[in-house]
Amino acid sequence: MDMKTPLSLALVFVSVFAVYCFDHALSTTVTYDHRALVIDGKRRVLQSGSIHYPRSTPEVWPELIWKSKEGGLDVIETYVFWNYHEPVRGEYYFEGRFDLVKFVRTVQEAGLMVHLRIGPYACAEWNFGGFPLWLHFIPGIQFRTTNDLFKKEMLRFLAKIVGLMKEEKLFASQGGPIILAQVENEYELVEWAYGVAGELYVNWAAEAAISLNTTVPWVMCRQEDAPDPIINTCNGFYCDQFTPNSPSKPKMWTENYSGWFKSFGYPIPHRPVEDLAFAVARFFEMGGTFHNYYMYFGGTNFGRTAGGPLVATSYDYDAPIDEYGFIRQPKWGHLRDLHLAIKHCEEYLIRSDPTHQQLGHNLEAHIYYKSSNKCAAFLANYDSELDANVTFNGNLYFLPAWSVSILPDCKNVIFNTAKVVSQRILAHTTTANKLILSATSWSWYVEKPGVWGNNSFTESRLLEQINTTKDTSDYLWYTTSINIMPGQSKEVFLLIESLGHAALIFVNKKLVAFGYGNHDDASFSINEKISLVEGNNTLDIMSMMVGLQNFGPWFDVQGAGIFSVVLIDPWNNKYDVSAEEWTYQVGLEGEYLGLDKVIHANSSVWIKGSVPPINKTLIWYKVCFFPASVYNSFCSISLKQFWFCYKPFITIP
Ligand SMILES: *[C@@H]1O[C@H](CO)[C@@H](O)[C@H](O)[C@H]1NC(C)=O
Ligand SMILES: *[C@@H]1O[C@H](CO)[C@@H](O)[C@H](O)[C@H]1NC(C)=O
Ligand SMILES: *[C@@H]1O[C@H](CO)[C@@H](O)[C@H](O)[C@H]1NC(C)=O
Ligand SMILES: *[C@@H]1O[C@H](CO)[C@@H](O)[C@H](O)[C@H]1NC(C)=O
Ligand SMILES: *[C@@H]1O[C@H](CO)[C@@H](O)[C@H](O)[C@H]1NC(C)=O
Ligand SMILES: *[C@@H]1O[C@H](CO)[C@@H](O)[C@H](O)[C@H]1NC(C)=O
Ligand SMILES: *[C@@H]1O[C@H](CO)[C@@H](O)[C@H](O)[C@H]1NC(C)=O
Ligand SMILES: CC(=O)N[C@H]1CO[C@H](CO)[C@@H](O)[C@@H]1O
Repeated sequence: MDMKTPLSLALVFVSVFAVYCFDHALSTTVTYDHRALVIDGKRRVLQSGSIHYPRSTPEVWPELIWKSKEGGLDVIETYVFWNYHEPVRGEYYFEGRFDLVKFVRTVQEAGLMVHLRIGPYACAEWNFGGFPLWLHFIPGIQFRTTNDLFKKEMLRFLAKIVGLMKEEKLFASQGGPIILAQVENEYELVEWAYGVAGELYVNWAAEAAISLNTTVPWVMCRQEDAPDPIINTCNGFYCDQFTPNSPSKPKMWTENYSGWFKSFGYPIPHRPVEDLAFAVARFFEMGGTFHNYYMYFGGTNFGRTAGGPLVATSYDYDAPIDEYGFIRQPKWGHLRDLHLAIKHCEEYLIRSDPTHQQLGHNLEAHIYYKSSNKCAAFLANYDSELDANVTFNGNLYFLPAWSVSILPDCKNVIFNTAKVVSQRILAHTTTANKLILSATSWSWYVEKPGVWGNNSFTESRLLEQINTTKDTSDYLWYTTSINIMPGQSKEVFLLIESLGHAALIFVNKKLVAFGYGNHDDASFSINEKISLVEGNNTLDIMSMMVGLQNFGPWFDVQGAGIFSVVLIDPWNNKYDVSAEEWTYQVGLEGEYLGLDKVIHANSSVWIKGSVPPINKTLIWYKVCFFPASVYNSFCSISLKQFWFCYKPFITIP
């Protein structure tokens, strides 16, 4: 039996560490044909990975990009985040974590290329999908459809970003690293909801993009009807069956989920590397030439950037580089081996379309010919259960279930997606010094339920939360008083209905109930038996938002907050208090006092004592600690309310 044993990867790959060092002054042309992106006249097979610049810090960008390059990537992909680049209409911000130019340059300095997904709709589990909230308050505006007000703002922002990139000479034709741009994002998923106006909008968006003369191709991901010359690309867990909408366009995969994002109340997502490698190998086997990991490094949703509802602050994504910038093994290593194997076949892949050969039930080969007797082959067993032995080209090969073998010479297997040979466990040499924080090192500040400031206001109805807070805070107090006359029942059910996302209920300043929605349905109701007193009672509702909606048709007009409050007595009489007089207070007192700011770390409002209060609601806690080898002190400030954790704004290098 002539079983082919895999050659040593190290031997085979010595010669294939091809890197693309763009000469900064040199102009590069980027076009495409039905096989691939064509860079300076040559078809290219490219591996790309998503790293969103604001989900880490400029200090670590070089290291993340270097680890991506070592992992075999050619391209770094990022969205552009409009709401942070233009927080106030006409006032732009490109500093710190939002220094887009610096990020693109950092990629360039590493010798990699950039796919810039300008959008401006990002989705990305990012607050409001990347749209600034002021856009929502332009009277008459409708997002992502043929609405003149929206189109005007969208074109202005597209032009702003393209203009900035041109000014800094960052497009390939100018010697820069940007080889691709994206307009809109996964619009096909919602297009049905906008009817004919949606189709018109797609055409308009394509024309708007083309009019900006970027000199690089534009893509629309998940857009079956993307008009020429825009390339429609695939997003998903598997894209091998995908075909572009024209024979003149290459098969490109812009979002392959390396894992999935985390939301409150759901398990931590995990995608095994064997399955991910299988999906990628199948894609290249069946004619793909550009592929992007979403995410290659996920990072962190700092501050209030997380989308919603209820997306977690960690955006780790089970990606090849973990949230803290460490290489995740064996994912990173196995995929690096895969990239090297595919790179080894590049000269064959760009020459022709694959030839198909059925090898048995759920067994097939795809062969790429360079000449009549020189070829590279992919052998696939797409049966999810059964291993198999197959004969190909007169030789026998063992194919584990759900796997692809890569044969750059149609003979020797240099990689199989199910055989993970890369290091399984990475010993973190930087064993963090354990910080033991004694109870006495804590100080705290107690938030009192209800109105706290002189800027509260009153209305005789329940207000929608986003329109009321304008997203200046996650928190809105709804307070009212309930008068119980002699003879009325003091034991009642309190029925509260909310559009989302969570709420704490206080009766006479005592916590009586807690309710919350989830990522798929933020709305919830609370039905709680409460005891009132004769005379005046206070009802304080702390309604909380955890990230503005970032996805779905008309997501921008989905509301939040309390919309109905009813009391039900033992005889089933209902007292609707929704239209009573309600007093509103936007935000928490601690936010007003700036307790989350490092500069107030030593403010006298913080209470210090021997034992911090526990099992109480709405308390800000603070502790300062001194990481070994770093002499600065860092303050971690958090507001603990059950499972909610207010992510500190401070990162520790
Ligand atoms: C794009 O190029 C066309 C033709 O060269 C020109 O008419 C147009 O003004 C350019 N548009 C921009 C935004 O530069
Ligand atoms: C494949 O061939 C090997 C070697 O003869 C044998 O041990 C194994 O059982 C075969 N596997 C299958 C699934 O046929
Ligand atoms: C109350 O009003 C004063 C004076 O107008 C102002 O300085 C202060 O910031 C306000 N305080 C709060 C908590 O709103
Ligand atoms: C009930 O008490 C609240 C808070 O003390 C007060 O603002 C309100 O005016 C009182 N209502 C009545 C009807 O007495
Ligand atoms: C917010 O207010 C606008 C008017 O300013 C209104 O059109 C919209 O429906 C409101 N949104 C919600 C969710 O109530
Ligand atoms: C707060 O006080 C501590 C102890 O005196 C000091 O080390 C630290 O630098 C101060 N922090 C700030 C932000 O002022
Ligand atoms: C705090 O509450 C939890 C859950 O109700 C309880 O198990 C725990 O004993 C409480 N701790 C203290 C110190 O009261
Ligand atoms: C955006 C996208 O393509 N999402 C899809 C990814 O794959 C999962 C599972 O196949 C689908 O449920 C998503 O809709």
